[in-house]
Amino acid sequence: MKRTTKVVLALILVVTAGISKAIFTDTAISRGNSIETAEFDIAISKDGKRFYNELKLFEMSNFLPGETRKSEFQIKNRGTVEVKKLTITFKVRNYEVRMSPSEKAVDSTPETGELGKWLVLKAIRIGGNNITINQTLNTLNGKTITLPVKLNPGETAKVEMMFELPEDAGNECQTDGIDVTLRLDASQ
Ligand SMILES: [Ca+2]
Ligand SMILES: [Ca+2]
Repeated sequence: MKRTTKVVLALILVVTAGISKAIFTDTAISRGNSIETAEFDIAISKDGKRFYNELKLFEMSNFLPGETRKSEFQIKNRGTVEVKKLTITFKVRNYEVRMSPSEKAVDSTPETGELGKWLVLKAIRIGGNNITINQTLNTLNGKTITLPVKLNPGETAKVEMMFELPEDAGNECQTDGIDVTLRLDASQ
């Protein structure tokens, strides 16, 4: 009899414990959360209609001493965040197109052009700001200049570069050429 009593008591205890744990509960779930990075993309254009990641911007020929010429292009923020810093870096390569008779008399390096010693980038104008540069293309080779402009997503800015071949540029840079690579770097 004693054994039976003990078993019954134990069963009652277990059932009671089960009932006391049966409280109301609820859960909320949030699915489909994601984190994506922003897109950083700048592009250039000559006419402001179509923009490219890579584009030839100018080809100037028959440049004469005393002459000033302007190159214009547009830069666009095609990304999803503001561009807070924009820089332009110059890479310059001089070459001889040919040796004209009057050039031969003063130029002893038929393999190397001299135009970069003379041709000056006077200024860069961007978004109404004028930056005075006044440096020859040879001096600018490898240099990086910060452009004072900020671009919101979708925003475009016009860039003008003023080049001048000084009047005292002599015959050594006659029929010389210069190949300029411009690299634009944007950052947050
Ligand atoms: Ca030369
Ligand atoms: Ca030359």
